[in-house]
Amino acid sequence: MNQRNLIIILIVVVIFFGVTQFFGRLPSANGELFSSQTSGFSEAKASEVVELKNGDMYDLTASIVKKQINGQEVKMLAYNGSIPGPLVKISQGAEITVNVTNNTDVETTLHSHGVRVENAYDGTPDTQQPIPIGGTFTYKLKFPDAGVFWYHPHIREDYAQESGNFSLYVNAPADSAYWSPVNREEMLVVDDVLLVNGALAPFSKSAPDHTLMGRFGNVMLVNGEAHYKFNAKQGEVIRLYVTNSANVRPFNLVIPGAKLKLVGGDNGKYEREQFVDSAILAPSERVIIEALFETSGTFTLQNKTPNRTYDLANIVVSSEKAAPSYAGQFNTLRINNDVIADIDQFRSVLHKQPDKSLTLTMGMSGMGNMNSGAHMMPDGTMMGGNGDGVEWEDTMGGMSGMKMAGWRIVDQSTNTSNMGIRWDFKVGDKVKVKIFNDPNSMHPMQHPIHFHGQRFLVASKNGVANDNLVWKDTVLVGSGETVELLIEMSSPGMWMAHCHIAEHLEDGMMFSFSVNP
Ligand SMILES: [Cu+2]
Repeated sequence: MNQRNLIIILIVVVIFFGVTQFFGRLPSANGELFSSQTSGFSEAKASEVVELKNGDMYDLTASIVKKQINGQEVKMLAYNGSIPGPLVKISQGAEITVNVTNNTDVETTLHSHGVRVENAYDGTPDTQQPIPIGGTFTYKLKFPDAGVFWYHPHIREDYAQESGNFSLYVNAPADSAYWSPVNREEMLVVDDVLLVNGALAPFSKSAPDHTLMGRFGNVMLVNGEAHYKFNAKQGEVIRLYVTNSANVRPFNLVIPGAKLKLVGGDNGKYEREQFVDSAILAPSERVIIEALFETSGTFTLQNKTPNRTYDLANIVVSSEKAAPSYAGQFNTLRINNDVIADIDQFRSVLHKQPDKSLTLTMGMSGMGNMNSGAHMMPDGTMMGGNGDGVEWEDTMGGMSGMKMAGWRIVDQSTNTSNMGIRWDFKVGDKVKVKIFNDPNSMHPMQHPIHFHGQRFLVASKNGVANDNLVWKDTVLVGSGETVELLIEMSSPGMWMAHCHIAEHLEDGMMFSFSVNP
């Protein structure tokens, strides 16, 4: 494409977005924004670690709090008064009852992300009525898998999750030798919030905004804190259970000076442990990393992106020596024969032809032929479909306020999209799903695609077979990328699949599929 055509296309796109944004911002009703007032609400407490056992009943209340972030008092939403909410430790196989009370200013549900729960307790609009303000709902949750999972609302995630309604479940495996021995375990939620004039940037009550890019934040948080830190001793091995609760921001996690070993993903262990320099974590994905701190001093967990590095948290390592030392176990790369044997049941169909093919794209009707396949970065360079296919920052600046973007998941065989897609499977089906992220859509960017109620393997990326598998529930699909998933349809019911960028979900980038008994 020559430069003149490109400039014309860019002008058309800019005018189009400007008009859309203008109309998208017209007031729809009185009191259109969620209040940002903090007076009368109590201060957020520190998050507690709560250990729950099989048969336990637990009360979880979502409420409005005020929280200090970088010296500013911000209105946020908490579970049991803290952000994140209670960090729940539970044993694999346990069943608990959770009574949720909604004392916030928005309808809610509790979605236990990645936990293969009974359909009725998945906490989506497909499975229950919203919990009204002042209402309650009782969830019966069982935890069949080991690993790190998390909970958050599935209504107006763009507002409630961004405001602090999230926390973790760490499921201790039934087999005590499942993980290597470590000196310490830390549960970390990485996040960002968009602060403007001492408050979260306003949220409309009628619809989400920032639907084009998603709401990138300008303050990084770990476990709700802008300056999170934890302590360790020299020579310690620490297992980090990390979840990304951001609306859109992907993280590339590094700890300079520490030795890192990637041991687990969304749903348990990898087939093989591997030493890594970094780990990419899209919204809602989890990584389980073991870190060895051989020397004393202050180490920093960072988000290292191509153009910018953010400090997320400090690890203060004292000169006191760790005892016992697990350095020997750390330096041994384990091959997890239990995981390999489990996946062996799926290997013969891992590379079969896709049963379903999806395209991730965006476009308003009548705009289909205005795809530029590229767009301008704030620094004047062009991007789109190149590089790593990931937008690490908000590249669209002033356009990010728009309310309707037109994000779509398209089923190639039926040419249906979003809620028009109907898939029916049976329990036990092993379904191959190919997902292509169109680099020539009006705004190419990555999408983390999440399937509810099931687990899947990422069989291949861009035609290259994955040689170290882990069970997952969310996959990051970069612009221009093709991934192939093998989904084990294990839980009956009506389930959602969607982009986990909160604003893309709210914009309609979702569909339902049924799994029949
Ligand atoms: Cu998306």
